[in-house]
Amino acid sequence: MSCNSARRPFTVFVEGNIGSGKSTFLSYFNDFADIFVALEPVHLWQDVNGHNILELMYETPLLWSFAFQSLVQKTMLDIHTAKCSQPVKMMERSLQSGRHVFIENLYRQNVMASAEYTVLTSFYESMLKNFDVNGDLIIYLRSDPEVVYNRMRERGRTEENQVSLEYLKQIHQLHEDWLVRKTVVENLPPVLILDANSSLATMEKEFKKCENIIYSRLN
Ligand code: DCP
Repeated sequence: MSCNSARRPFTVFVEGNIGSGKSTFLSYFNDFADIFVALEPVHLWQDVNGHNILELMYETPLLWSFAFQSLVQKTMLDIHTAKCSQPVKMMERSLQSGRHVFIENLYRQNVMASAEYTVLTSFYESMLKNFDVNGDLIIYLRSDPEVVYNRMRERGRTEENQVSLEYLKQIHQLHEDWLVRKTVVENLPPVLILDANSSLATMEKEFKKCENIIYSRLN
């Protein structure tokens, strides 16, 4: 990751369900000189000193969800706080979606124990208090769970073989609560909603719109 500026750059979180096209969307911005693109480090979760924690989490969620979400928090904090020389940082997901979507869902589905949930949420509160991990804009790739379920099956990431449509519906609902119904009591930056049901290859116009919005917010 490149480093420099002392001030937090204009920070954009790209959010949406599994398979909603966050990485494709972000790859559009890769070649912009003013934008630092931080992809989610899934590869780091697949190999922690030889341990595939993503796989362990999906195979035995009761046992491994806490370790997995702790690892996600750690890697996300690294990305939030990485200094960059560019005036804009675009991130794939955030500490906030980890907390309000994934950790929340594991707890509500009784996969994560109350004690584990309390530890993770209190870490989260500390990070919010002690680091500048805020975003300035959220781009929400909004999709139907059925659409992303098919995309996920087609891409065939081995660890996700056991991810059900039911699970994607839960993750969708929590994104909707957080970003559309705004039921979470926490500062929320402006949210730009994109329809991510269409094939992402056909969404160039939408990408361009986001580019204009980001640059207009910068000036
Ligand atoms: N994941 C999780 N908890 C988190 C973050 C991610 O369980 N706090 C899981 C869900 C996926 C995998 O990690 O199985 C990667 O998730 P993403 O949806 O963030 O990334 P994708 O590659 O699926 O995104 P896209 O297809 O939109 O590019």
